[in-house]
Amino acid sequence: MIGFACGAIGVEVAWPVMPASGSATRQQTAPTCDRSRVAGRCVEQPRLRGVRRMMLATVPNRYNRYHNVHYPPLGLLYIAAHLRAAGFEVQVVDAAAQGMDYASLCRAVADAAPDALGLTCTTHTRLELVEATRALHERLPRLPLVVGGPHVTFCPQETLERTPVDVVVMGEGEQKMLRLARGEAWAEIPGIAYRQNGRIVINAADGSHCDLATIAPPARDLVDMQRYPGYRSLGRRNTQVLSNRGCPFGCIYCSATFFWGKRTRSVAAERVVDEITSIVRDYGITGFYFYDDAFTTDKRKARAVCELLIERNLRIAWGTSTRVDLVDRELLTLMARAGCRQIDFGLETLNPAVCAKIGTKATYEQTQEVIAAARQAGIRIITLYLIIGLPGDDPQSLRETFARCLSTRATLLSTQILRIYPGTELESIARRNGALPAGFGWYDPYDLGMENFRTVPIYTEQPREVLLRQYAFLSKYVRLSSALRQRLPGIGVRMLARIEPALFRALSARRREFRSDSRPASACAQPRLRSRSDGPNAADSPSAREAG
Ligand code: B12
Ligand code: SF4
Repeated sequence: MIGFACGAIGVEVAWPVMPASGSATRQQTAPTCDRSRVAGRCVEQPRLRGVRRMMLATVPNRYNRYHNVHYPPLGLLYIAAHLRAAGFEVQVVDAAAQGMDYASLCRAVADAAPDALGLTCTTHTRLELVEATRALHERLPRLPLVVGGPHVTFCPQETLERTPVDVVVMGEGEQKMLRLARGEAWAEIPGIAYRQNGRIVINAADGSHCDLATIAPPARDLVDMQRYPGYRSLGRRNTQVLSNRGCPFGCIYCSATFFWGKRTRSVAAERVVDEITSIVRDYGITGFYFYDDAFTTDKRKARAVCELLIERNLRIAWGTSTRVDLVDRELLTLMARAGCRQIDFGLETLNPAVCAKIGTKATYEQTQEVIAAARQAGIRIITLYLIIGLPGDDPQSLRETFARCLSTRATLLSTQILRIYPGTELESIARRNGALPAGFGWYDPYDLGMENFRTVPIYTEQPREVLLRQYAFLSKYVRLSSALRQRLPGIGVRMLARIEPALFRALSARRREFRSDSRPASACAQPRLRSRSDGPNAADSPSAREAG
């Protein structure tokens, strides 16, 4: 977690305390935070005052073709439930899913006239956060703006420097947002950052976490659940559920371990299944996706959830993601009996040296065994996620990973280029070895010119063009292969798994992006990050559009 703190000092911000009143003129009279008053006012600790009505929102989507619109914004809905249980009035606006632009978000906020607005942001939507908060601040200069999520958690200082946001909440948000809404002095709340008298104050986190045994389930009634179809692969309408937080593994490209903590904290199985039961009852949704970082990290809880699902016989189908080293035959069989129809494995690579570098453990034999066991248990969709551009990987080992995965009976293969996210070990590596340009700022208006994930920098130890060509070939190949595997019966997939590796090796051997001399002896080529004003897709090779 963020390891540094600046003590609150000296001069503080004053908030005018005004009576709450009716909706139309509420914006003028509601308790607000007036940034123009920051300089020279020495009254008391900065805090929000008189908050009764909170609005929580996602930011409009502008730069991502692929964005989070299939599922409701669970983080905001957890916070909403927590605030509501404490007596606050809460409204949630999913601006991304509703296709709003900045002007319509501003209008919606102005009409609702909340006492404070909380926004959520990932690295993918950080540039939208800048634009949205500027628009909001211009239209509603006295509205306190709070922001949280996996991006700002790891760059609170930059966020406060580059946006008109008042408070950045780092890490888990329920408790901190409640303390903010209750008007506690900001200096007293660990794990937040704010501006004070022209300086930025970052309160260190205190290591405490939400008690998942008592936490209220997400307030799904605050969004229009009809708006979210879920993903198609499950074959029925589905929504996401979380059964744990925290990950002990600390893979170098992921911030989960720093964000949630090393210890996996599980929601009690009874509560998880109660939540599912009420979703079936209230919304008629019978498809679920456990979007835990890894559903089976806590095998005991995973088993308990499955046993309860079997006992209640809810006739649901569900999917989840995990790692091959976190399941076994017995667990897979139980999962299938409990309705598991899809399992996605974050495999990333099968090269043991690369595994050791990035913090994963999967072996080829284990992967084959687990996939065979999942198939036998009756799990229909088995996905292997692979990453291109991992540190220490080279064209030969990349080809070999794909060839070996194609020799398994996986249904789907999915591949992505390695991205750099704040708060990860990869970010430090990339800053050190030049994969991120010197002085890289998370809010600089970068655009990689790709169709997908275009504003998030990529990591590569090869010339970027080579990496993009590898991606173009591999993603096209695995799309075709996956389409076929999905349509074939089990026996067909088994036969395909026998012939495909040789076919793939032959096809890829001819391509120059897989020749070993395509990797320079020296370390990293800098990604050519450029400004959006350079025009769309200018730096992209025509064949290398990311498809998602
Ligand atoms: C479900 C999910 C998805 C779903 C999205 C569904 C949805 N609408 O949420 C799908 C499959 C679409 C998806 C896609 C991707 N995802 Co995703 N995803 C997740 C996942 C597993 C769960 C999200 C969630 O619901 N979390 C649970 C809630 C409780 O957490 P939360 O949203 O973070 O909110 C808490 C805090 O952040 C904070 N908070 C958040 N907002 C706010 C706002 C305020 C005001 C306050 C006070 C606090 C606060 O408080 C909340 C409650 O404690 C997370 C990992 C994780 N465990 O969180 C990754 C995660 C969000 N995804 C990630 C990534 C990288 C991706 C992909 C790139 C994956 C890929 N390679 O395809 C794409 C990118 C999509 C895009 N363009 O944005 C990263 C984002 C990293 C980053 N820095 O932005 C995460 C964090 C995984 C990781 N550890 O690296 N994802
Ligand atoms: S990639 Fe998965 S296993 Fe690795 S640290 Fe992130 S959540 Fe944990």
